[in-house]
Amino acid sequence: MFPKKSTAGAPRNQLSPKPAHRLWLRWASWSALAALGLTACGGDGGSADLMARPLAEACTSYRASALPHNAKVTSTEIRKPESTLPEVCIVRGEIVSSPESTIRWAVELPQGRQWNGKTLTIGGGAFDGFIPTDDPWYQMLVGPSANPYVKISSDSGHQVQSFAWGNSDVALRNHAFDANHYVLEVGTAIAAEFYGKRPTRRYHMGQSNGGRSGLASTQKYPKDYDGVIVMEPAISQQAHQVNLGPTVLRHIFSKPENWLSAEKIALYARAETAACDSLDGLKDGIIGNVEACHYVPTDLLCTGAENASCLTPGQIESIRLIYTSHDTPVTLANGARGYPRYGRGGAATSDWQAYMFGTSFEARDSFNFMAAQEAARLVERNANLSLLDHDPTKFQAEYFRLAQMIDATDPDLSAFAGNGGKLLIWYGVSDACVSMYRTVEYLDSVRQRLGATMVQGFARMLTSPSVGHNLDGATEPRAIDLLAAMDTWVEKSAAPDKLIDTQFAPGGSTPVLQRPVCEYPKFPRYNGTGDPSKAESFTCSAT
Ligand SMILES: [Ca+2]
Repeated sequence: MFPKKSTAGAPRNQLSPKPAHRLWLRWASWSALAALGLTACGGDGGSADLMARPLAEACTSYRASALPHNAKVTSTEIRKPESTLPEVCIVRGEIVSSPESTIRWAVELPQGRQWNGKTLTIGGGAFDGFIPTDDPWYQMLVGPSANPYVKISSDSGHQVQSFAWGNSDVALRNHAFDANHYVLEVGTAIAAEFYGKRPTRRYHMGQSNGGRSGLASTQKYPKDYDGVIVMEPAISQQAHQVNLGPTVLRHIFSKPENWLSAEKIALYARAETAACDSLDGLKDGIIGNVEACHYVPTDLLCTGAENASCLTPGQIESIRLIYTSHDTPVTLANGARGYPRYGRGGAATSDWQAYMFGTSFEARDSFNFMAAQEAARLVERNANLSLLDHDPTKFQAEYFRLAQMIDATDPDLSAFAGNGGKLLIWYGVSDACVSMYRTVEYLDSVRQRLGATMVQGFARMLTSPSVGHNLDGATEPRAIDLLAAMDTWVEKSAAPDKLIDTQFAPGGSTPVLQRPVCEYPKFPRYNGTGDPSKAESFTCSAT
């Protein structure tokens, strides 16, 4: 249920076509596919012809056999090449799970000779209710490196972008993890039929709620994916609602003098950057060393009447609460309690307005406020409830139920790791929607469960400072090719330990600034000498 973003500032992945690999197949579902006769379309012997067929012809003539989970094809269509996207055959369909939940899905098939033999499931954001591959933002998120893949996505089991379906267990399960699994099996079967050969690898990539759904797959269906790319995952949505509602959000929206306009957010952003920018060794607008940044804006306190160049005590308290961990006494699934502070730097991105303060005090339209209010209305079964009147401690059982369904906080990733799965987490440190530190806590719980050495063998958490949940910030527009990095990790056992974050000149492809992408808790520290636009002038450092 966490946001889909605007198209501004999305990372641009660089085109990096990979040769098709012929690797052994290891999903249990293959035997089921064979039993269903799904390899009948050409088989290996006819694959050369099938792969060479014009895509439009193959698309028009495609007729699905019996698909898993009683999935039905509702249409096929050709999408002509546009921007960086190639021509694809889109197969659309649905799975009727129950009267309360129908999953609509789409499978995008590139021309046979361009297919790299792999599938990429794209996780959806917000409350879902739309198909990510139909949304240019999600195509931009996965980037041109995804073009040779069969792309699979669904609306997660409902067709409205609200939380009204949250009272249905079937709809909740579909949204949380089942739809992802069912549609993966459908997409795999369609790829096998369409090309006459089975996919060799299956990956998942998503951000926010789409990151959560990928992580949920590693916990609920650990054999589904060879690699899962998880960007700024909303893994603990109920903890977010339960803890932010009674604390920072109630404070911000209880009195106009506590609320920060865009102008005041910018005022604070300039002061925080001035105080903390150099802590990473270089004054470049990026707050790399966030743990050393303890700036409190008492120097901006209004001494007379409030004006545009000062902050009221209530506004300073709002900022303090953003950077404070909260502990509402409600225990959720897997023992989760509390919600950690947000990372420094979000005021200099679009995040603080989008997620904390919204467009006006009266509108109360910040995403964090609306999401917490939507959950409050669901658990109290009152569509007109104000978040300001909600006490989550009285609804422990309801929040626990939602957390058990939706939140991806199970620390036992042993089956996923045992199957050879790889987990690549990326975070913008300044995210003011989904706290990076919640995912840090989760990864610690996985280490406690499995041991740090084992976790290092299959998981990485990388971060970029001064980037928010909207993926804008001091270093945008930029590019980190997470999909290519994952594919290299899976295929060549080369872990993504030397990725580069590249900023391009506006509207161009000329790199103007590069930074190493460091593994948490390290950040890029300037070496003190060397070209500050080059990654080699920085070292990943924890202090
Ligand atoms: Ca800096």
